[in-house]
Amino acid sequence: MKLTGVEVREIRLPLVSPFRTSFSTQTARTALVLRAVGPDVEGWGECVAMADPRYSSEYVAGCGDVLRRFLVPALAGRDRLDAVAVAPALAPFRGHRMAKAALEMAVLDAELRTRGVSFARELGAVHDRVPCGVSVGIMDSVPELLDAVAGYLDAGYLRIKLKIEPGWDVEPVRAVRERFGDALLLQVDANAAYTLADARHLARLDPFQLLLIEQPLDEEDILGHAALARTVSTPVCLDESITSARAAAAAITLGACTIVNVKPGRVGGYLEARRIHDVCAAHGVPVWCGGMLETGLGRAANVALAALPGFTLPGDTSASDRYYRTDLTEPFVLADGHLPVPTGPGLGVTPLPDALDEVTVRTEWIPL
Ligand code: OSB
Ligand code: MG
Repeated sequence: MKLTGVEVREIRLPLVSPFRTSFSTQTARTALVLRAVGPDVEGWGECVAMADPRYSSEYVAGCGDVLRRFLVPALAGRDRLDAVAVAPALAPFRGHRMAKAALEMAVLDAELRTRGVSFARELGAVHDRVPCGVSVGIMDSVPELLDAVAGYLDAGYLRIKLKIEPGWDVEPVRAVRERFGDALLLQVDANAAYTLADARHLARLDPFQLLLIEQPLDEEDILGHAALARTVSTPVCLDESITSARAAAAAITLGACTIVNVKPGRVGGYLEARRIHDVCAAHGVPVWCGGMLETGLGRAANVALAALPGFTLPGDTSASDRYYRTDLTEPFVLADGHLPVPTGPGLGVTPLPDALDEVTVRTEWIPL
């Protein structure tokens, strides 16, 4: 496959409701959409970095900069470019995994469209639909939270994840358990808002039979997570800390987690995400597909990944209308708590031209 350049668009999509986490409140999704272009092919990528470096060190403008200055130029001067060659070509540049993931995704989509193969098929999917959970932000009050959860359960979501932070943890969890019962699949996500000194406090979540607690401590605090995991009975799951298959293997071996949240953007792409799935499967560690408020582009690829055999827990792969009034692609619609795995070549979806133009803030062409 030959490519002539990459179009990078910054988009801004309003969220249907504010999304509050321990690190920020978001009312709109700012993101980059990439289009890898060749003489007779195009492929789409989505960069999951957020406007501010609060979830991780990457941010939208920084990703635009590193793509323009280093990453896209590193792919220049090749007659043939395959997706497997992207990560090795970008490896000399440290970090910037979300920017790298977006570029690899666009090249992989272009390649798979050329070959007539879907993401699901290429990654090794074994299901044609995936069970879906929903991530519920921090609210101003417990009644407001209960209303939100009730709405998502009515919509059919099969698992609820509550965002927590110090001051919003035991009470909301207790309230949701009491209102919706013991059968509800329930988990929490702290986005690194605690320290190991909070271990005894976090043990107060033990009675609520949570599926897991996600990333309670700092991204770099692997040993702290291992110590916490020995103190609490809720299974510890890592998100921010898992930046590669190697990091996953180390965290598992050190006892820092027994479940892993796989986010392709965080780990440098869908191919590394598959390697994390494989490492975890070899250790008997269940994985699930996280989310970064993706548009229909990233969602299509995430749903394909979530259909691999080791993804045994419902993912944060919610329907389009949980996030956006109008998605970039044909909307993903929940059916019986599941989303269908796209079957067409590549992502199996493309942005609707008008919807994309509508939300584009700026467009840049980076030649190859
Ligand atoms: O920590 O999983 C997270 C959204 C943005 C950044 C980080 C996270 C999240 C979510 C929402 O929890 C997942 C989604 O529905 O896309
Ligand atoms: Mg998380």
